[in-house]
Amino acid sequence: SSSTKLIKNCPNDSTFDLPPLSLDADGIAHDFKHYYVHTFGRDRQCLSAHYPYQALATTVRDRLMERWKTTRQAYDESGCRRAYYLSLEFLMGRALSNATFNLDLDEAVARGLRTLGLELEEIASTEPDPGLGNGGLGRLAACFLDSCATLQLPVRGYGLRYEYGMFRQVIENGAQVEEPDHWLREGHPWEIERPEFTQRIQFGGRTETHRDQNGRIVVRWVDTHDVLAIPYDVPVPGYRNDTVNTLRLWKAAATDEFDLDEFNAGSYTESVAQKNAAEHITMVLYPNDASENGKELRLRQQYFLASASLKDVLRDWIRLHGHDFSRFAELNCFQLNDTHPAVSVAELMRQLLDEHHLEWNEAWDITRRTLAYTNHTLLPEALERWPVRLFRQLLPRILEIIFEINARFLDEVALRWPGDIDRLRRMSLIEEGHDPQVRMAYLAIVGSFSVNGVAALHSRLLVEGLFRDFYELWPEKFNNKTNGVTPRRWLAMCNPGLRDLLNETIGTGWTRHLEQLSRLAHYAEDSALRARWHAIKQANKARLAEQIHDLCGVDFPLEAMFDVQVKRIHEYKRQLLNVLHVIHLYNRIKHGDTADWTPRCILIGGKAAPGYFMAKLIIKLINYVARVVNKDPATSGLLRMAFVPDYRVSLMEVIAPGTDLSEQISTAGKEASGTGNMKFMMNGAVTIGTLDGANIEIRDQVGEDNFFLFGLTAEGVESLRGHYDPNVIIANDPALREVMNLLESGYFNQFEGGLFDPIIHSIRNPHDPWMTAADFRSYIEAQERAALAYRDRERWVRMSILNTAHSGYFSSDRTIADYNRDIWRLQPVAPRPVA
Ligand code: T68
Repeated sequence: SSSTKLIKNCPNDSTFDLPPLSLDADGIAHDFKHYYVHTFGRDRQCLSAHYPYQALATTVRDRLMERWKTTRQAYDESGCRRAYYLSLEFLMGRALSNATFNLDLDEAVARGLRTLGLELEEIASTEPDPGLGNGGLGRLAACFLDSCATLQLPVRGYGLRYEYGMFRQVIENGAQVEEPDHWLREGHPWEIERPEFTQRIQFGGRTETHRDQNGRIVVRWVDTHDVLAIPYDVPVPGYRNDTVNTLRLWKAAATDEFDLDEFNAGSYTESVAQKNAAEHITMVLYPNDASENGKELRLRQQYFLASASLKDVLRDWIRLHGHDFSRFAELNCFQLNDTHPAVSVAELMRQLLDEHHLEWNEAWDITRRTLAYTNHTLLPEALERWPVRLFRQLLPRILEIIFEINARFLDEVALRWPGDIDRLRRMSLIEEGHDPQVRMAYLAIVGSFSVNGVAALHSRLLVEGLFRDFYELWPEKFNNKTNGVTPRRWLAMCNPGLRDLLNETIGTGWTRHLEQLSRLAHYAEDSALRARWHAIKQANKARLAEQIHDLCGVDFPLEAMFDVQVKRIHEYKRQLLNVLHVIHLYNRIKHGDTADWTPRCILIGGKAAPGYFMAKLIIKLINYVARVVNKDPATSGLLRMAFVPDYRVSLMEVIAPGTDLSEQISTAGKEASGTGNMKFMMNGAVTIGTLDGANIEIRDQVGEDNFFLFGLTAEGVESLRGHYDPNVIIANDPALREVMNLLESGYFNQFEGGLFDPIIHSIRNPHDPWMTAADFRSYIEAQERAALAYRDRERWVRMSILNTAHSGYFSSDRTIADYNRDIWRLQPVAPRPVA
């Protein structure tokens, strides 16, 4: 072909080695002008902010491109072991400011642009947030990629290139309305299409069994409806180290073949129109963060990701090692981000058996030594199960393999526990019933060498509960990896005021070695430093208040405590408990009980899954309560409340630095880890929280004096079940009684009688799984302690400093070092420096 000819005629290896690009202001301004004028064809009359962004993004991308190539070369030449992070979600956030920051180009770019009359920050803020994730799980994947690149680990992300990301949330009359997020409309300058690595993915059809010449049984999956997977690569820059890793996102496309029967029958248009169906696979991100809804398209997405990514890695293996797979498991590791890509277990088996002709035992040995699984939830409604009939119709060959894995696995169980029929039924990969289901978490456990939870409590509850039987069988598989967040985006980039103060006070090493923040601890006693700390927090609050004014039309006075809860809306996260506290404060104001009052501004933000009725009703309640509170003259200077619409990564970059009090108030045992809690802590917010998820470790690090603890423990919650009586609790607690009175009298829904009845009933329901009433008293008492602490400025600032100082453990660099030590076992590989 012409492409091989081009390569053959290429004079020598260095033909395409270009001199390094300039990293100074002049060089950047020069390239910017070139792209702006010659590539995008604009001039000074151009009114759209889009083209300066495109020109700058392309200028910066060129600098990434150089390092991307040398990183790839370094990995290839070293023949190193590699890991792959498989995830249906990557919530990357804006790329431009991240690239300039990690390349250390902020100053040069800002100066270069200023010579042209442009401002870097203004241009950067026009970038749309790529929202290819729901929440914590997707954002964790993004933080992990950042840390892997910073630690120079050969890790590649594999995901889907959704045409539509997470919906945009608009609030109309207090209610959530979803709008489509067509984030690619104006193009995405950070991706490079790689059509040469396109893969063909099979769906449907049936299987055929043959014997080959050697008498071996060979299975063929035939009459399939194939879809093409086209990769788009996104660069992932490490922090100032010349490493640029890759996130590879697959887009679905139709094959060029027509359905011949239909075509010949004259149904040309119908036959072409069918092509459209293929592209639906990567059309939209499913916006459910904690419940599986069992839609066929979702299973198609999962298989599409698994199959394309595994084929991609196997293709590369064959390129470098030929068809000898004996060292495959030694040199490759796949981390499954929850069960969403768990079909990989059967798909890797299928490729090794059917496409590369390995024997079952050899293929199974490779599979089990190559896959590792991370669990992110204990909620039963979030555990994935797929109907066997759906598998049979969509992935018949995969179902056969799952059955075979299950049969062999149950033999192993029977050998270990002879006659324990109940155990076999409990542990089977297939849940029997009138509509049998494949249990994806069990498939992931059986096919992996490592299974981890995401915080100490979560990992313990997994082996004591959900995965207990499997823990008894394979205790060595189970481990904990407490989550973390990248200190680059979540401290150094988003909080420049604090970053400069930290650099000046403890040096600059903390951006790579966050544990160095502990050097800050003794400065908590330094009143001059405290004054500067406070001034920075106030400036960040001013920036946040301005946003809230623009987005919500509510004014937050800067002397008030900024009390924030931002995360997906879910009953277990208990935004409702937060609202009950606001109603309680409002009630106190109305009763004149305002002696020694701490002014407070409550901010809540987050999206509800479009089909989650209660979550949407809670958003309404927040907005209705906020409206009453904010317009009542009695609350002036004492209490404000706002719901910030369309909560997303770029908003958190403004919210975390401007927060005083971080609300982490889930029912104990329900929040696997939380990661927002860590971002707030790094930025000097103090937490009010339950003993849940990583809150426990946050409190251990910062000390009990610097954390406002309340509520039942996970064990307490479980032992209360069955004799929980919220109505008695309400009757015996005057404060809660009055809050319920206000709610039940329709005070917040004057013209919509009964609107909030489902919420009222859920609080009064003895079967309320979230036990909101049980923690109310303890919560408002913790809030009073927080209010009291905030009134003593010196005390509060000390607590704030200590929170930042003890947040080092929550760097995703530490988390990734742990994954690497225990699971991936990769050696860092440094590329040859570019300049
Ligand atoms: C979150 N899970 C956990 N799920 O809730 C949170 N789920 O405690 C933890 O900190 C975080 O994962 C990272 O470990 C999620 O965010 C989802 O978004 C999700 C998406 C699709 C289906 C199910």
